[in-house]
Amino acid sequence: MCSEIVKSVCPHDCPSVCPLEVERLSETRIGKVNGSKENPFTAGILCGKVARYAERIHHPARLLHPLKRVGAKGSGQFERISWDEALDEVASKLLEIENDFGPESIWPFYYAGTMGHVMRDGIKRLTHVKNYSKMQGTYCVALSGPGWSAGTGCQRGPNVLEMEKSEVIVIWGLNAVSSQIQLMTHVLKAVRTGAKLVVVDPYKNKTADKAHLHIPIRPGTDGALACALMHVLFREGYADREYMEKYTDVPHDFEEHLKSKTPEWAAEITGVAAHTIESFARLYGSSKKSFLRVGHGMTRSRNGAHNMHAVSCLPAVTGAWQVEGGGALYGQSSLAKLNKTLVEGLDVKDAGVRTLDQSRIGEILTGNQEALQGGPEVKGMFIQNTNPMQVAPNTDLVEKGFMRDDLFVCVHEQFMTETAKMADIVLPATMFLEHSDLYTASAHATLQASKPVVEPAGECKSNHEVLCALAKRLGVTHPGFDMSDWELVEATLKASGYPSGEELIAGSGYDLNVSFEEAHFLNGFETPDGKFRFKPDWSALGPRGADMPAFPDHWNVIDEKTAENPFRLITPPSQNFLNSTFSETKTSRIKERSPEVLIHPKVMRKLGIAEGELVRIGNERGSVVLNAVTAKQQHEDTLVVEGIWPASTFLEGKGINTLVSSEPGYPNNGAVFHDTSVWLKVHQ
Ligand SMILES: Nc1nc2c(c(=O)[nH]1)N[C@H]1C(S)=C(S)[C@@H](COP(=O)(O)OP(=O)(O)OC[C@H]3O[C@@H](n4cnc5c(=O)[nH]c(N)nc54)[C@H](O)[C@@H]3O)O[C@H]1N2
Ligand SMILES: Nc1nc2c(c(=O)[nH]1)N[C@H]1C(S)=C(S)[C@@H](COP(=O)(O)OP(=O)(O)OC[C@H]3O[C@@H](n4cnc5c(=O)[nH]c(N)nc54)[C@H](O)[C@@H]3O)O[C@H]1N2
Ligand SMILES: [Mo]
Repeated sequence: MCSEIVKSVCPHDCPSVCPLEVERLSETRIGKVNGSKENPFTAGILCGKVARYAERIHHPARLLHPLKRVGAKGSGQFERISWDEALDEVASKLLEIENDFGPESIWPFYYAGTMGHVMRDGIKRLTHVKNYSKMQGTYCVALSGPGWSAGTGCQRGPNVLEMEKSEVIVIWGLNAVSSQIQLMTHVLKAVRTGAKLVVVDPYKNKTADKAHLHIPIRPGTDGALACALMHVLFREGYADREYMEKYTDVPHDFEEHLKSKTPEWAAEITGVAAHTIESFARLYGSSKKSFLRVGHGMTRSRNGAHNMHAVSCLPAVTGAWQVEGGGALYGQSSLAKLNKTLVEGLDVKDAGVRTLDQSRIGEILTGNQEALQGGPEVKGMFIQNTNPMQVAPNTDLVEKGFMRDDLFVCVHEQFMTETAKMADIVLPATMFLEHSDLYTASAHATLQASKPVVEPAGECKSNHEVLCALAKRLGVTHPGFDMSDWELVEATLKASGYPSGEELIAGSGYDLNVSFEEAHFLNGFETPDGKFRFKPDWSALGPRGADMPAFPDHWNVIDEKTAENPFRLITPPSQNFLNSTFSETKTSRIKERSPEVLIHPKVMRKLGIAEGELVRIGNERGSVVLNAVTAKQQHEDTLVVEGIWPASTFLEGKGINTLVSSEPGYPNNGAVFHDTSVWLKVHQ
């Protein structure tokens, strides 16, 4: 067979969800992968790690057969078994646990290894049909989502392509060059025609490197910076009072509130000089064509949602929403109105069954009563699409939980991850090029579908196939278990009133963009009275919302530095890994070198640390040893460790999340990956 180019969609957990052109070399092998030019956001640009996908799909270490543990828990000793043996064992264990301890003692666990709606969310159908414990997904958007919706009432905004017409672009808490490279095509086009780029980020990441103005803020203090910016906007006549009268809730009270939030006040908190805050405010206020692109980074703190809301108030003060190239974008996820009843089994969902917070998996597996909500202990887990031993906070506690002899764990995976190593049964999973699925994106408004490009490797089965096979053995029925993955794609599209999957593939996706007026909220925001909320109803957004300050502010509930822990650690994504995915590929490993901590040059000198020397960072939860690297531009008390490196790559320690607390953020939980105080020592 000669090679041909086949369309597909990147399923990985990334805002860009790129349409792809895959070179098919044979029924089982692929060659080069390119980004499609047909989608204007992607515009033919693809990140390096997905362009090299042949390395991942044809990786010699890929799981190809079901495995059963033969050594001690976590020993990594497994033997090959057949699919029938594996599924029989999983089903009989789950039935036994259900019989002895009730259905809530089983906790299906998942996240976003694939973002395909069928493969990612089908596990919810099994959960609901069996009344197993539900899971609240809190790794990623639990803080940023409510933070953004607090003001706007929804999660959508202007088409990011408008940026090409902007005069000022602010990228706030988002390392686009690493985590969303396609955005930079549009940003740099505007920069070439004179737009100014500001990046607000605790360190000089690859995106800040391209900025005219980099604001090196102390982590978790964005609320203070936003307040001081708005103080200056009001004080110096950049506020659009007419816009605010029409489109916002309490502009006068808000202006009054901001009177004490001076640049000098914010400088103390944020570590950003008052005159820099003033210059930034003047630049932002100088044009209504100011596009604010907010990322999740600023929200991974206890006060993260509060900070996100504070930042989202900026275009409501200047009225930037009114013009093309102005406004702000968090994401477009509200645009797709998918009816997911079939996929998720929403028709059989029982509101009375408990929902456990995924980021508190450590507490939950070690019997913390509050985390278990007074319900039964978790005795069985079925895991797809996530690697909690690496990505969840508080690694030591997570490991302690997984080591329990009375816990049965089945992990469905593509590689022998740290989590798969803890399993009793490991099942081999297909990759996106081997199954069908339906995709939505947050960076752009395209609905996409894809079909297999190659045959499954080895004996790999898709998430959907495994769920259907398990349902049969568990004796439960639902129409979704009797359909193929493609039938589910088509049925979901039909139930949602969208074109068919075949049409989506033929047309390179379906455009969900709304009109200019809608996208810019000129017909009103999605709040009950249609007005942007400077003073949100936090208690409506989560159980702990009532504890939050009403107006934007610096809400000091973060893990501030102390005499014992004099540094603040952030742990943002690396360019060549995607969370813990791709850490198995050789080229990504080589490009990322080794686990490293970025340290201010003055601190390096003061502590006598040489470039590349091993240092230990730690706190009350544990410590890790990694290489010291001099940072270009960050606050002296800030430390940065990029990437979720596998535990085995650290000289000592089990990975960076050993240091991260599993205390939930406000108002509705959410992991606080960038909110950690630590100490730093030369490694002896
Ligand atoms: N290459 C690559 N791409 C990825 C990922 C990856 O791991 N690698 N992960 C994917 C996933 S799951 C997601 S959710 C997105 C995340 O992508 P983003 O939305 O970019 O969010 P983060 O990567 O968490 O954080 C981005 C930036 O926020 C900064 N930051 C941290 N704390 C603060 C703070 O308190 N204030 C401010 N202003 N900035 C702060 C970090 O330094 C970092 O530069 O990217 C996706 N894309
Ligand atoms: N320190 C620190 N920790 C973080 C973050 C951070 O910034 N710093 N970011 C957090 C964020 S934003 C997120 S979203 C989470 C992400 O955490 P996870 O969702 O766990 O993401 P990955 O680490 O990429 O692991 C996904 C796993 O799914 C597998 N997989 C992929 N496709 C399929 C499939 O079709 N079927 C099955 N069965 N498996 C599949 C992959 O092989 C991979 O091992 O991590 C969080 N953890
Ligand atoms: Mo994420």
